[in-house]
Amino acid sequence: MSTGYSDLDALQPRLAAIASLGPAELEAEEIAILGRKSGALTAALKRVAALPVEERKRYGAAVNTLKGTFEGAFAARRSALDAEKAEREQAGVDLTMPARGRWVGAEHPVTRVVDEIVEIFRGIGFTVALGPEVETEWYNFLALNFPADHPAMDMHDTLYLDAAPVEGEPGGRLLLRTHTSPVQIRTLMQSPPPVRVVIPGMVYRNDAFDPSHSPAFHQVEGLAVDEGISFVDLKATLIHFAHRFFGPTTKTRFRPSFFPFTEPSAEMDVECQLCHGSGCPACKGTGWMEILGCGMVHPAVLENCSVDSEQYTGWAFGMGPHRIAMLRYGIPDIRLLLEGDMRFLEQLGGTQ
Ligand code: 2NL
Repeated sequence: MSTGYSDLDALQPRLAAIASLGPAELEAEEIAILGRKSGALTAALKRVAALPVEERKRYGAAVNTLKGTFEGAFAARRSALDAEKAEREQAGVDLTMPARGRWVGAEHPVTRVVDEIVEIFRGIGFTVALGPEVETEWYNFLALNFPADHPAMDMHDTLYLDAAPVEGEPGGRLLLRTHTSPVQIRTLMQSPPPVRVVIPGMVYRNDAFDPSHSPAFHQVEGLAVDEGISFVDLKATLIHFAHRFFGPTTKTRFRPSFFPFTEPSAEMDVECQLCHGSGCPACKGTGWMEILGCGMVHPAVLENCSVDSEQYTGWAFGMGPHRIAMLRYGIPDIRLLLEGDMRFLEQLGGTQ
C-alpha cells in the first residue's frame, strides 16, 4: 500500500520479500531496515526533525506505521523459521548430510567418435555438410556410377519408400539413403571445386540385426576435389587422420578394393587396437583392422555433377563410426551400441 512518500514506498518490495528469507538473511535484513546505526527506517525517522511542523506529523506517522509493519513481518518470519526448524529436528532430518550423487548423462560413444572424426577433418580445412535421409535413386546410386542393374539397388538391400516417384528425372524412386554420398553429389552440383567436405549422418539398409549389422547406422564420408589432387593426397590425409584418431605411431596399410564410384579404390587398415599387431581373435589373427573404404573419385561421377574431369580430380572415403567405436573400445556386438542399456553405457560414458 502506498504511503505517499517515495522513500518509504521504495521499501515495499523488501517488506514482501521477508516471507522467503532464511535465518541469516532475515537477521541481516532486520539490521538493514531497523538497525539503530544505519537502518533505512531509522534514517527516515532522523529526517523527521528537519521537516516543517505540519509535514513532521504526517511523515512521522507514516514512518512509524511502516516500522510497525516491518517489525510484525520480521517477527512472523522468525517464528515460521523456528517452527520449521523444530519440525525438522523432530523428523530427524540432518541438513548437514551430503546430497546423493546424480548421474548427469554422457555422450554416446558413437556420437563421440563422429565428433572426433569431424573435428580432425575440420582441423585440416574440411567443412561439414548435411543432407536429406530420404533420397532419390539418382542421387543415391545413378549419379555415383552404379549401373542400373547393380544388386545394391535391389529391394533386398535398399529400403524403398511406398510413395510416388519424383517425376521428370530418371531414378526418381524414393528410398532411405544407403550412404551419405548423395550429400557429396549435392555439394558438388551446388558449389564448384575446390571442395573439401565431411558428411556425418544416418544411413539405412535392408539388413537384419546381427553382431555386426543394423538396418540403421551412422556413416561419415569425406570428399576432396580440386585441380591436381592425386592418390598421394588421399594417403597422406587418411594416414594423418589415423595418427590423430588412434595415436601417432599407429601402423596403417592400404589394400586394393572396388567401388563403382571410385577408381582406383582401396580399403584402409590400422593395426589391431586390441593386440597391436600380434594377432588375436578380434582381428582374426591378422593383426589388422579395416577402418574405411576410399579411392579416387570416378571421372563419370565428376561429369554427372557437371565437374570437368579433365580439369579436376578428387578422392573420397567412407567409414562406419559404429565399427570404429567397436574397434576402439573393444565392443563385440553392434547391438550394444544401439539398445541404450544403461549398464553398458555407464561403463563407457564417464560424466559429461
Ligand atoms: C565404405 C566405402 C566409400 C566413398 C565412400 C564417395 C562419394 C562420392 C564420390 C566418390 Cl560423391 N566416393 N564416397 C568413396 C569410397 C568409399 O565408402 O566402406 N564405407 C563404409
